[in-house]
Amino acid sequence: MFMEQTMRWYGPNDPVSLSDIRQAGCTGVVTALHHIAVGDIWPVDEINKRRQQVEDAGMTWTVIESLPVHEDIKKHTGNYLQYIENYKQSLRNVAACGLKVVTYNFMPILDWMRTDISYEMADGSKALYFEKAAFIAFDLFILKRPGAEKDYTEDEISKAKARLESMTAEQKDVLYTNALLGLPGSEERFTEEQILNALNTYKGIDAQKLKQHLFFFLQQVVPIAEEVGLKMAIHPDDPPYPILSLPRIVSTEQDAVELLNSIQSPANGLCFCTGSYGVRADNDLVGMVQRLGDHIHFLHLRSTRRDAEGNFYEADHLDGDVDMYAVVKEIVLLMKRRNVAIPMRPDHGHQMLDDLKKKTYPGYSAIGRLRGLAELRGLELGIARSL
Ligand code: DNO
Repeated sequence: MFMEQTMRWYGPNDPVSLSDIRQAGCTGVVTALHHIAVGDIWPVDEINKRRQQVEDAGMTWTVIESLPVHEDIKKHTGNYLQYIENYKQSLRNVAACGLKVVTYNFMPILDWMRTDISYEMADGSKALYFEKAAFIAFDLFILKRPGAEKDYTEDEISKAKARLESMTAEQKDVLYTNALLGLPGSEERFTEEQILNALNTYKGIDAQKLKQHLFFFLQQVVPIAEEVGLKMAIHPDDPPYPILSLPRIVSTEQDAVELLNSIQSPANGLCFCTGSYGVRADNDLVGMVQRLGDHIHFLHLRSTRRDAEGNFYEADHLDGDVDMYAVVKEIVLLMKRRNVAIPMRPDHGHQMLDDLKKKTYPGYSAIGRLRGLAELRGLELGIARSL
């Protein structure tokens, strides 16, 4: 029993083709209907059209990433009850088309956050990087978020100031764009005013409140997922701590336990992203697989390397702070015990070789992911055969 090998595909506009993904050795594709507005119902014919495209390329589509959660559901504002009803209908529709796993997240406004998407590694390949001083410089001096200085120490502020002074106007502009890439619809250029307004709508929503909203959402949708045979898989916060004063509530094992307890069901589960959880030294990844393994429905395998300042870059899949050997070994044991093949994807990859000349989604070039997948596949085979 091996992990089901998949790669993410952004759909027909993705410069990486389905044929590329198949040649990388994948049997599955992870995708989403990115053209449907967040909150709208995914129609059966659109889901089937996408499924057919994947099947015509000789692979299967079983994992959705993501079926996004509307901001109103996170805030309990506006039409949130209607959006929850829409979500339930989308679950029914995707199940009717044969899909099995639904990945989502509950991060307010922003999804993932990096300050640099082409951080040069010693070998000339490029990685995604989160640099704390640059991020604080963005927050304090570029976005100029009111009250932001309260979130940082004097030392952090003076480092951010020095960092800002070292940047050219162009570099500041690139930092602005990079920092906001994790926004839904981030192809567009959001103004400072739009971001500040969006941040304002979270005034009064602290971690505890956001958790209540997540649990309410789960209590509504998980029974439907269970009824139609789907597994929900929540993606953790990336990075796994609050940013821009926004609460982040899926960052630790304790967070995961609480959300799993909010409604106990085989359909209420996790997307175990080693890259996101692994940024925190206090997350014991192997222990999490041991203790939460029954709820893991999807795997993102990736490693980061952090330093004492709080910066981290995305390392090679078998390098960095994640002990990938130990994690994969635990997954092999878990799958044996559960008698299931858990879908995995090599999460992100360095931009390298021919891809250095191409424009692809940050983190999602073909060759870096192929390298990651090949290494992980070899690691798994070696472990499985030697057990
Ligand atoms: C980043 C991804 C995330 C993930 C969402 C899931 O590369 O891992 O954007 O897809 O958080 O909802």
